[in-house]
Amino acid sequence: MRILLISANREPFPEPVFPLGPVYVADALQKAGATVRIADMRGRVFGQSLRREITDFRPDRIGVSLRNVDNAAYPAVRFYLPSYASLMNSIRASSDSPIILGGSAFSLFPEEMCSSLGADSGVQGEGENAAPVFQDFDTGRVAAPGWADAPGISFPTNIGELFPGFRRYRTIGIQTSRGCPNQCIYCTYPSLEGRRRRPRSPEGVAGDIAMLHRDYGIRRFFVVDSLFNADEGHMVSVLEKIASMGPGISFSCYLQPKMSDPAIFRLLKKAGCVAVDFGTDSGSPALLSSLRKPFTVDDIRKVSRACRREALDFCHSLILGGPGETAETIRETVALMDEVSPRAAIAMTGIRIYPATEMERIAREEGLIRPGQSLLEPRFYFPSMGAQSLVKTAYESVGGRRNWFFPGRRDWSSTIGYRLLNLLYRGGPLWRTFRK
Ligand code: B12
Ligand code: SF4
Repeated sequence: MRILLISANREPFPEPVFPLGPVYVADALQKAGATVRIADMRGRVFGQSLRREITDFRPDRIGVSLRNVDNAAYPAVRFYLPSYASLMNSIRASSDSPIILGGSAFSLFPEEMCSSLGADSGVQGEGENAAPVFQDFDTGRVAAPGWADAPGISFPTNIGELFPGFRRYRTIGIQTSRGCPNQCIYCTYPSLEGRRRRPRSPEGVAGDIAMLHRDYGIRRFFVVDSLFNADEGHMVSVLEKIASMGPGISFSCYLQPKMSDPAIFRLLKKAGCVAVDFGTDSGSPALLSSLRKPFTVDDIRKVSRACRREALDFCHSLILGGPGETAETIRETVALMDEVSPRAAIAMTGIRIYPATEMERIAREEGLIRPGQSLLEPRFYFPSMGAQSLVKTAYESVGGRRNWFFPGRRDWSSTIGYRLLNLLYRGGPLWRTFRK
């Protein structure tokens, strides 16, 4: 069977993101006997070139990977569904093959997306076990083939053949584990990846990196794990394997701002880590507790000090506007950021509400969402001060601090313009491009 996987994501900010989901799915489909190609929509208009790709490859099935629903950035919200609908029209104009949807955006709203985009079928959740769905799909039905086994996750060695344009990406994603056991009130990750940790073998991860480095000259990676340090023991084993490969590899990653042993930051550096993005959310103890974050303000101080000691670049990602946020708690967060002094503080204002989260329950209880109201079109939670006042208070509290960014509004592109940004951008996290 011939399967064309189309990555629909065209969002260039904060950086063009390597379509790791379709790549892992392609590897599993190949192992199940299919001939697979990946078509990447990054930087493309849907139309003639896609038509050529479809007619040249003659797929029996077309999988479409939908990564983002929207950019989750209030008040500069970008909603991608209309662009996905236009992609579906282009595909239908070129092929009668059944279309099967998947990806994180699809998995959050499977039924609504399947019907509004007129797909033949869809896969909710991980796609490594989806081969039978491609073979024998049930029209109009969403399938959930279940969590992948960690050893079944790997990077295809023939990536250059199945995804010819992949080297356009300056940074390649790599995943070392799935699943998060924590219960932060707004988070979709436990429903996208499950609560049970599924670590990949350190040898498997290092093998993928070594293959990409040796065969394709790739040197820059992003560890996409939602929580690389959820299991410090596993993280250390992965880092030791990468460190043993010698110099030439660099990577960045997300970490929660809590590490039992600060020496791990030395190992991170030794393995080639150049930048850490901490999922910090707030600098106010009251908000950390209302968001159910499993760390304290003191943990945030400690990890920031450890990064500075090891000369590791770091940023703190923040969410302003959780239940109980006030002007005072925002000032506490700004003061903590002044104290720990990251290269960048990247702040969202308002919290995107996703189905099946505690945030949804609270928003319904507070009457912010009407009974039966869909969350597909972006809806945000705001504390009692309201949306406008939240945004105003956040901007005023931050004032002229040049290391603070509000995605979509007061961010890199608005500071220097899109063109200059593209010229300056050299790969890796965008926030590293700028000096404080
Ligand atoms: C790492 C990450 C980032 C990094 C990426 C770094 C990099 N260079 O790769 C950074 C920080 C840059 C980032 C940015 C953004 N991100 Co992000 N990110 C993630 C994260 C944590 C992991 C993504 C990942 O690579 N997963 C690993 C791959 C293998 O999983 P996957 O893509 O989901 O694919 C699996 C399944 O979905 C399925 N599948 C995928 N495609 C297909 C296709 C078919 C046909 C089938 C059957 C199955 C299938 O199978 C795959 C394998 O199991 C997810 C959360 C999460 N836990 O998923 C958010 C997430 C994807 N991000 C999200 C968002 C919103 C964004 C931003 C818009 C935020 C912003 N305003 O800046 C930007 C957009 C960037 C862009 N250009 O698109 C949302 C998307 C959903 C939504 N709300 O719209 C997520 C889900 C988080 C959330 N809030 O819920 N992100
Ligand atoms: S925000 Fe991070 S720690 Fe919290 S549940 Fe989500 S992935 Fe886990």
